[in-house]
Amino acid sequence: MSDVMNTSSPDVAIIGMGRTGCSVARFLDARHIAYIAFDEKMTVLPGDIAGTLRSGALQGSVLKQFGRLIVSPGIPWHHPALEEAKAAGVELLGDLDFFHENFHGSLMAVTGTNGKSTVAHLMGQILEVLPGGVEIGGNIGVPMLDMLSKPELSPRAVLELSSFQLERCRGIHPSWAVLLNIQPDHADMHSSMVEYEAAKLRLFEQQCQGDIAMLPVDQHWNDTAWHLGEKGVEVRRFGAVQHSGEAYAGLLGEPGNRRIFWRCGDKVHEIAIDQVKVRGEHQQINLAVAAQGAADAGVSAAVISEALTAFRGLDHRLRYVGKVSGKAWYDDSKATNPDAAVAALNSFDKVIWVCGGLTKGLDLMPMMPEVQKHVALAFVIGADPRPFAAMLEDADVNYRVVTHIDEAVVQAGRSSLDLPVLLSPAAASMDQFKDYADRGRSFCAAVASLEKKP
Ligand code: UMA
Ligand code: ADP
Repeated sequence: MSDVMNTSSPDVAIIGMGRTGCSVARFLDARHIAYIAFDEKMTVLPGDIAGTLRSGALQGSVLKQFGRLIVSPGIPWHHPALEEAKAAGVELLGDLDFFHENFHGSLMAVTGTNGKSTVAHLMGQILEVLPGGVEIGGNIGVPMLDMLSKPELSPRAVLELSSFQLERCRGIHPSWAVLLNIQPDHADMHSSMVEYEAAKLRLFEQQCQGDIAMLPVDQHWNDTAWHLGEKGVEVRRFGAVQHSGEAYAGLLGEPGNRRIFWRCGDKVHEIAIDQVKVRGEHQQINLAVAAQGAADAGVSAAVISEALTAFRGLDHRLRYVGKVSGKAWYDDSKATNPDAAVAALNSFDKVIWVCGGLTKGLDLMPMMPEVQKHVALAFVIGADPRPFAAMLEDADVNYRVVTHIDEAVVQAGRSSLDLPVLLSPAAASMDQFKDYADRGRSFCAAVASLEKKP
């Protein structure tokens, strides 16, 4: 790979000036590399950024005059202006390329449709005990190049990587990498599931002898596991199994006697499910993966067990809000796709379900069996409730369109059903909220205000 730092000519453009673009600009400024910044929105660059900004629609005729474009993850990879530049021979990169060339420690990387933040966060939290600590960043919210600007960089990093970050990098070589799952998401950004999966699999492309790859136990991943094994990569499968011999790490045993397990050398370590605070098999498997990552990095089983039992889960990921109006309330606002919501529904017997928002072009019909099984009553929020209403109508589940989250909470609170209330929208939030956290906070605030009402 050629050195992405050999960019002395002023023919570099940064595309998209959000968190990633600004961190790339600062990185280039610090190295006296000239660039022009582009953003389709009318925006103003922060005062500490030296480059010039051009706002307005991206145009291939302009971009093809540059040698290199450093493209933010949220810019559609098939944007016509990028396609035109690519066709003209312009090199397209992501911030991951710069990180990869400039971080010389040990790199652990996490990707997948759902569970990335939880695994990356918990793994990072556990790895803090090692000498020199750990850097945590990427899609989790800390732009990768900001990590590099720290005066004393840790000898190891955990990166959460999205398909967008992976598809636009030239290559990455983590010594430890996990692909948690692939479930339908981002249908508005990737042209097909095949393309989406191919982007995720780039995580393992450069792995070789001595590296570790973790993959789900499902048969779907057998070919990938075999190909990685052929390259000398140590492949470890994880998931829910009956016997510890069926996987390297995961969830073990029958319902009622479930244990989280992971390995250190030949030894299998276990902790009982009733010792952990997170709900749902999907979340408990995430804990096992984080435990395995930490064990592979050299953390003791005692420290890992303590971290797993203390972990309450991240905010807005199937978090217990409290008991109000006689009901248990759960905030899973981060469930922005159908599979995340299905995993949440499967964590309960029956619920009052708050759903809806931006479907991102995803089909809701595959959710129907779990919705029928677990939903007693649904409240549909979102600027366009029709896709959810149509699915609930077909599922023959009792529902009301309420549009606003406050109203959903008020009506759920008044319901005579003695059931938990679950916000797990199965959709993105930006039609009504700043982001999923804003939606989750609005839900929690509405629940809290129920308490104040007589
Ligand atoms: N922009 C355009 N044209 C477009 C799209 C965006 O000009 O077609 C401009 C916007 O006007 C804005 C800038 O690009 O000024 C935003 O860039 P961006 O969307 O790449 O967002 P960043 O602020 O750089 O944040 C990105 C990730 N965002 C996305 O992938 C959409 C953040 O992940 C990540 O935390 C951050 O880099 C640091 O690495 C967020 C996310 O939603 C959490 N990720 C998706 C997810 O988790 O589902 C993948
Ligand atoms: P990500 O960073 O990949 O979005 P998070 O840890 O933030 O992942 O969790 C996002 C949502 O996905 C939450 O609703 C969480 O409960 C759910 N989730 C976590 N793991 C899984 C899984 N294996 N399958 C389905 N949903 C999951």
